[in-house]
Amino acid sequence: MNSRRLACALRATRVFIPVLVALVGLAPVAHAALVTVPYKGPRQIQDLEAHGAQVVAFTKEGVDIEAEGAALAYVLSRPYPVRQVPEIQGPFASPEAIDANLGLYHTYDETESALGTMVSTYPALADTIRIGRAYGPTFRNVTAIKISDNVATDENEPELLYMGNHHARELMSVEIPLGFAQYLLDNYGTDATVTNYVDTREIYIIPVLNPDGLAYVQANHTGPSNTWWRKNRRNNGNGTFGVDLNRNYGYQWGYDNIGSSGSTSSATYRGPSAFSEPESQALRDFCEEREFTCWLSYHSYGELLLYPWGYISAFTPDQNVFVALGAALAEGTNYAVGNPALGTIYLTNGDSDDYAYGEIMTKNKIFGFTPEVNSNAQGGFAPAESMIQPTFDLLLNMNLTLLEYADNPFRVLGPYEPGQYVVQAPYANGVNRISWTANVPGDPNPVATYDVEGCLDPSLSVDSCTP
Ligand code: 0X9
Ligand code: CA
Ligand code: CA
Ligand code: ZN
Repeated sequence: MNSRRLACALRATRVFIPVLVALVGLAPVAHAALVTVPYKGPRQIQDLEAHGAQVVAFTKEGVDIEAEGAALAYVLSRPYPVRQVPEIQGPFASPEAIDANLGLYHTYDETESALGTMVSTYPALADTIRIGRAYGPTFRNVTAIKISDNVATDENEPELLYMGNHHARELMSVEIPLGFAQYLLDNYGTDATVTNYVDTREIYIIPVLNPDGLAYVQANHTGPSNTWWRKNRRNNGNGTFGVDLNRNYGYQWGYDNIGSSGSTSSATYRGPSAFSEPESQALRDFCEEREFTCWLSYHSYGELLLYPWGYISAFTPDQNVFVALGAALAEGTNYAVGNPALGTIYLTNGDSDDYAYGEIMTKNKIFGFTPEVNSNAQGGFAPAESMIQPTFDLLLNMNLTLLEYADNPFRVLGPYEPGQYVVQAPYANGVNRISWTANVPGDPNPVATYDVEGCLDPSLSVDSCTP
């Protein structure tokens, strides 16, 4: 029990009763509880995990932690507010509450057949590619769908990627990229924006990167969704299963034990070596074969939009691009945009976005972002099926904005300022002349027109000028 809190309660009789109730409600219990704590930095997370608590999700509101017994008592004893939140049951409260195919959510099999139907309905625009397979004995496909005009031809068009389900239980992360594929195909030829993007880009979408994990969740989704399976289904050989695919990428893999775990039983087990897993290998090989400029790797939950670095609290040399592109992508969502250096998320090593940006020897630099969709209040990993459409609608602008900048992500920075400007006053007949150098060489977003917005102190013969 927190003695400071008790002293406070004794002094202020008015709050005595509520505090007592809270203490009873939060007293160490045998069963697991989900609590939200404010984020204090990497050492806090390390400390809570060392005491047996499990980080479930990082959200705009704080860190959601699953703990029981002594671990829960430890979390509750911390000198910051700890809020207990109901364990999320959603439509999955019991096996009877949802059908064996996850209701409106797509299972692995349903995703495969939805992609097949897209190809047979739109053969000129869509084609599937098996980029890899999960472990035996299932050998489930890791399937990408390509969407572009003249889909059978590898044209000289910017390439970009949308992904979902690195983490098995994050059901909404399948629906957003899969729904986007359907949206592009259904609106091609009628919606001018969609038609233009499909004609000028090669769009790749992998709705399920972790097929075995998703199938495992389909078969085992009783109880609160924050206890469902996260990793792939590698047999670790010691009675434990699974590698966290989002800790298995090769850039700064295993950098430290804060951003990933070397323990096979951990939910963030990084695997025995970089790219040890067939699913992350599949994505690596696909990236080496193609020339993606940018991607969105969908996860849930937290209402965040994340970018590198993940492995250290530092900015990449292109922080300005990530800030500008992140703001454009998140427009209209209210998502928090950032990285560990900005306190937007905990540290992660071996994650997909660090590989996307950091690995430039075997592939080009990719501006990779991770949207964390939905909030705890919306249902966390298992929102009601009625949330699928509103979540898709909220993220449509993000998906379309990535298409807009896929030709050159640096374009989001806008045109360079004019290299040099000169004011001559008076030039002739009392008229001042302003001149500048247009279109600085190398500008990714060349200027179409300039507007002069103001001129400081035009009485001087030579002055600086605000373009
Ligand atoms: O821990 C993760 O892998 C992601 N969160 S989740 O709750 N879906 O597991 C966060 C990944 C962080 N990525 C970047 N900083 N780019
Ligand atoms: Ca279903
Ligand atoms: Ca094309
Ligand atoms: Zn995730």
